Amino acid sequence: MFKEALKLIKKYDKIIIHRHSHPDGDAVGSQLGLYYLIKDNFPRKEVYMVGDVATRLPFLEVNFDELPDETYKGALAVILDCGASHMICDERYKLAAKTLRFDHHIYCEKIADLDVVDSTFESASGLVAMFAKTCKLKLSLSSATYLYMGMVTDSGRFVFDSTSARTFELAAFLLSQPIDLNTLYYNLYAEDFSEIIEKADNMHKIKFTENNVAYIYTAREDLPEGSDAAPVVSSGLVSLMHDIKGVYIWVNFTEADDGVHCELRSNRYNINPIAVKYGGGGHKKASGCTVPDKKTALQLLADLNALAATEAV
Ligand SMILES: [Mn+2]
Repeated sequence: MFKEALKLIKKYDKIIIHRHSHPDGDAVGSQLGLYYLIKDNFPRKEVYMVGDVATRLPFLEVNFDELPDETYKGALAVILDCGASHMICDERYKLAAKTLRFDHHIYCEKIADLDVVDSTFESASGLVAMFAKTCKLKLSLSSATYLYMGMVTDSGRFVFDSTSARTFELAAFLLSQPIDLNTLYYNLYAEDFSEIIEKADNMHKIKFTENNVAYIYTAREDLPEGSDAAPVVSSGLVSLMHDIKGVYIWVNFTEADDGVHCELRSNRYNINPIAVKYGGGGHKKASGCTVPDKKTALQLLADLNALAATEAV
């Protein structure tokens, strides 16, 4: 698969890199990582990155390209870190001459002409690192730094059980470049003191179902003025619930313009089928979906509560 992917990259002179919208560290990490990988190995190629602003990673200061439709003519579109086509940041990938995808979500649909999908990888960035290593591509400090950022964020700092021997082998491969880990971790994890206090306030909002599913429900009126504040303010709340003794499933709900965002997590159960049932997807122990209203969100919570009563896998 990697050989075929490399063939496509070699063949096209114009390459446009996509990833999922509302990007996280892995989406942007794999996007920037692959951008530099192509630029460093094939400097004459025209390479673009598209997508919405990475509000969750303000330190990056990347300006994504705004391309007219014509740019897609004769181009290769690469899609990263996307399990479902509706999540892709710019649907004009369909206008490209050829499409290629690198992804680590559970496979649910064919998206690209060549889908390189392996859900045993902790991150799409790890998959791209494996591609670079296998194809013996030249690795620069920029490429290594961004791919490492994707690996570290999507593995929960090498804690989630998708973390494997291969994860560390690839991290070691990337660290052959002098990545500034202190700066990277500071950028990713240091918070304003006011945010820490806000988190503490949110701790008090955690509730539990009968079978100990922890959840936070943030209604529209609980959010500060301005509709686009919703996903930013609430992202991160889900991780407040991950180390509570006796809690094996947890979920964060946030009301937004397009419905209620649901972030599902577990350390024992496969919660993915429930996310899929409500139109979402992701991984066995970390999935998400957007449901139309609070009533549906509470149905989803009831499904999780029922799952918590069963034997863990
Ligand atoms: Mn990912």
